Amino acid sequence: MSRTVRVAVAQSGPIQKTDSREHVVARLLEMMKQAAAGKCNIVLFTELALTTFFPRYYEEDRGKMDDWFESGMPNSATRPLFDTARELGIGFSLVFAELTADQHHYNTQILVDTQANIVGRYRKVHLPGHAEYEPERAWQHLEKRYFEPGNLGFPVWRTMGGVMGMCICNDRRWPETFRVMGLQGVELVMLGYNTPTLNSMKPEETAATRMHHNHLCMQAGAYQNACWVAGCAKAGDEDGHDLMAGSCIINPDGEIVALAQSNEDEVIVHDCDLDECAFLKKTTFDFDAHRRIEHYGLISSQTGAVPPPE
Ligand code: CDV
Repeated sequence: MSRTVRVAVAQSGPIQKTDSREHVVARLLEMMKQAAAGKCNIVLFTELALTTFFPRYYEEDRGKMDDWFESGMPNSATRPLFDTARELGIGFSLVFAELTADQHHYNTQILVDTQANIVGRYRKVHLPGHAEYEPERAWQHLEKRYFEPGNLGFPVWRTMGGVMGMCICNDRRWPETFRVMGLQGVELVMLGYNTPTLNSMKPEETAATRMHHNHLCMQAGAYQNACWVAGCAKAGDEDGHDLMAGSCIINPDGEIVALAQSNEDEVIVHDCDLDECAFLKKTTFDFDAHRRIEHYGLISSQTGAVPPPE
């Protein structure tokens, strides 16, 4: 039986502060329909796919930011995504700001199967940025103010004929993210990102270097764990802040096999044969044969780097 999953990555163009959820969902629905028309099995949406990247805005009273969060999923604005997915028989993955019933705030991703059941939930572990206003920055990145670190680890799910994993934006820069999923046999990692084109703390860093970092970490994650990686950007100018594009699909050899060409809403597609993961999983990256965990203790016992004394 073929284990090919036709994956659509639905890059979002910019979402403005005043855009309603309904307006944004209509854009996502267009891309979902395009993916389904192309016989895709699953469509991946980006990080904070329903709103602008609101952590760039400082608000003294955190409670006032709750309007950016979803307290139920599906809710009235997002139900059309679930209804249409069920009608079209396509799965999807969506990232949104989650406010739980017990008042916790997470940057959350869900995996929805082809019958529109939520089969997986992940909450962003590596929150970049800062919690307080920092005047020296050209713009703010307040994820640490508005979100708590995810409390679910890096689970994987067996669905759509394979082993699926998720992570969100900054998570892709950490090899631990991919390795923990790799250790559970992951075959396709889906992630969304909202990444500024330039660095607010390093203006001389070029957009090209930052795009290189974007692809480098996803390509390394794919190769070192012998899995497919799909990365979905929110791109373009949001309220004067430019976000990088570069959405892509990467094979288990770490090669980019599909790449978005625009800074707008754009769907890219690739047939991801999950059996292509097997060769590297059984040879170079046969973890059972080659890993030496007796030397890896520092990874989970120490957070920061401790160089030897001078
Ligand atoms: N949304 C993000 O997590 N963005 C970070 C930026 C701030 C560096 C990223 O890693 O792309």
